[in-house]
Amino acid sequence: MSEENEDQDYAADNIQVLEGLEAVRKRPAMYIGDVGTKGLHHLVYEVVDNSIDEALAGHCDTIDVFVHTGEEGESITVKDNGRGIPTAMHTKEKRSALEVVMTVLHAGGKFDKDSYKVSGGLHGVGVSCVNALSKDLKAVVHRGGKVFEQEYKIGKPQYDVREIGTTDVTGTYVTFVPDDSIFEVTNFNYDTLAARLRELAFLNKGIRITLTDERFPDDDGKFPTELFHSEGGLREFALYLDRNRETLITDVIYFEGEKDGIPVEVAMTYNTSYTENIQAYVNNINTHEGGTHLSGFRRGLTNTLKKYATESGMLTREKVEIEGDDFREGLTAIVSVKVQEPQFEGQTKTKLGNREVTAPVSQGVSEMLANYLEEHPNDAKTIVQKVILAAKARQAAKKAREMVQRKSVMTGSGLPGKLADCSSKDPAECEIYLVEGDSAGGTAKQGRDRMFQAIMPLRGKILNVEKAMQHKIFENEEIKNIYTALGVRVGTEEDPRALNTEKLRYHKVIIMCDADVDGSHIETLILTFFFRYMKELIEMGYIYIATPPLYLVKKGAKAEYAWDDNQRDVLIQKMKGSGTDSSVNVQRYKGLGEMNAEQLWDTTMNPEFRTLRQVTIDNAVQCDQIFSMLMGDEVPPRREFIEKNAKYANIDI
Ligand code: 0RA
Repeated sequence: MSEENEDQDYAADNIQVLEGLEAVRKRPAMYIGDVGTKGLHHLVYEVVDNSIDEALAGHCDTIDVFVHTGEEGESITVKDNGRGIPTAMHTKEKRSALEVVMTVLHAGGKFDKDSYKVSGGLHGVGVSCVNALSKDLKAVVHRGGKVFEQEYKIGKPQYDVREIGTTDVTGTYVTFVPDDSIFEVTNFNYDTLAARLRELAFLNKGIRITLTDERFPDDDGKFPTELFHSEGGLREFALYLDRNRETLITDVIYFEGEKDGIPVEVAMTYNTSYTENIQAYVNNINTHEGGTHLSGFRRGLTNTLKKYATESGMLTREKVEIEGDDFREGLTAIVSVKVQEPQFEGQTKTKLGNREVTAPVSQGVSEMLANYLEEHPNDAKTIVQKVILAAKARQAAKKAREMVQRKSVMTGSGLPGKLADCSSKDPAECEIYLVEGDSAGGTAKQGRDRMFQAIMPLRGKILNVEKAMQHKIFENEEIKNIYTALGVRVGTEEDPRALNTEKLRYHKVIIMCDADVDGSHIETLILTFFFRYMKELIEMGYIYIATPPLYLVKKGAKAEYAWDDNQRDVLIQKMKGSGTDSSVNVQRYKGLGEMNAEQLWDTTMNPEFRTLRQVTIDNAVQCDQIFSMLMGDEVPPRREFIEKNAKYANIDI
């Protein structure tokens, strides 16, 4: 190849690179999900994932994450003690390998053919994507006794990789400032980061991960820091998940091993609650929609427990048929597999499709369970007794569920009497407000746009589903009304407990409660119900929370609303400044009922001016923890949480 040709190739390569990163900046959501808080935090996870890969390859055992604050805004550093990203000239690319990793989409692992790369974010886009979406990024590499660095702005190198000193350690340090012209928010949430890093520490035992928050030094000027580290892996994860629940058996049932070349780790335990909490991971990603690994878990669990229960003779005295479902009441389990080429399917691309994964998981589960039951006969008995109770409750629940569904077939429109429906029948444009109390429900009915807004008042406090058995839930009047009004049913051909949303009647389900303590309790009860029984609707982005104002600030004929104390004070100042004599009047809204129909429409229901908070599940484990704590039996952790979060008007889940 001639010089000229090579130069042309090089130029062409460069253009391609630019196009790659440009594409990320043009459509960031395609690469990191969204440009809100979720996407922002995704940047951190993407960088951490690279270090996790290095750890999984056996070359790194410590990862340190820092949140900084400065003139440029908040920034993040991720440090690891791995081999360091290679900095040598990359012969084909004619640039330092470091530069290629940082600026070429998907370049991350391709220098190391032997690398056992299985982690990688949900979108698997690599650190170059983080680079493209950062105002500033600096990579520092300790490798071969030398320190190298390179800086970038919105992904563009500011100079060639340069040597800046000597060192006797190895590792990679990446510091980045998210681009505030891309992201709607550029503030990091400590709890969100901590939840993910804790999860990673459990999922990858042995790795020490620290999180240091430099934004809030304590009185001695020290930065709060936390270490996440688990030698027990999923065994400890299970205990952590159930730390607010009462345990039913003596030990965590645990399996770790490689089956058909697929690394499988499983832990399970039972608690006294009625909820099932199974978290399934593929390459450290929480697969909300399940898939083949989860099927494998269920198969192993059902086969082994059914066999044991039958052989134990405990079933013969009872007149119940036990089914797969019955083994999962009060079950907490974590399944984690590492798959080389995962196929993700489903609505949110979090369902594992690889068929070859089912059998290895199922075998692992059968093995661990059979061993445990044999070694712990008392626990085995306790579990079988619980299963029998669950089977009986299931039969009762089935009757109750059929009642819910039959009702909608029989009574004319089949809709609850309390529902004031909208006239449009196009779910995509229809909204339903679930309103606390009949009186506010009445106001909302007057204030709404009946074309596309339906109103359903809920009476008082709805059932706490965290503490109730299933049949109680399907017998509950308010809950039955929610099912029928929304048009969703329980049970599909594939899975009798799955939610059938084909006939969902509204694409916005808006929870509207008073802005007081009772209101937020009711809001949490409703959210708990959606989280445990209609999670799919949250995942599809259909659940919202309305935000009524807290204050009305008036002066003469002028009136404006405020949603928090700060806004209120600004308004008071503004109004005081504009006039002379008449005084400013501040009205505190305690409940929705204090507003008239017009005010409610203006502030809370009119799509042009209202603010809806979309309910999302950023971290399934964190959500489970919050709900089990807020709604469960143990009081002290709840108090601690409420005290810690009292300063926030609402809990963002
Ligand atoms: C490819 C090859 C080698 C290291 C890495 C990637 C690497 C990447 C990252 C990203 C964050 N931390 C990292 N640490 C290492 C090294 C190959 C070798 O030394 O032979």
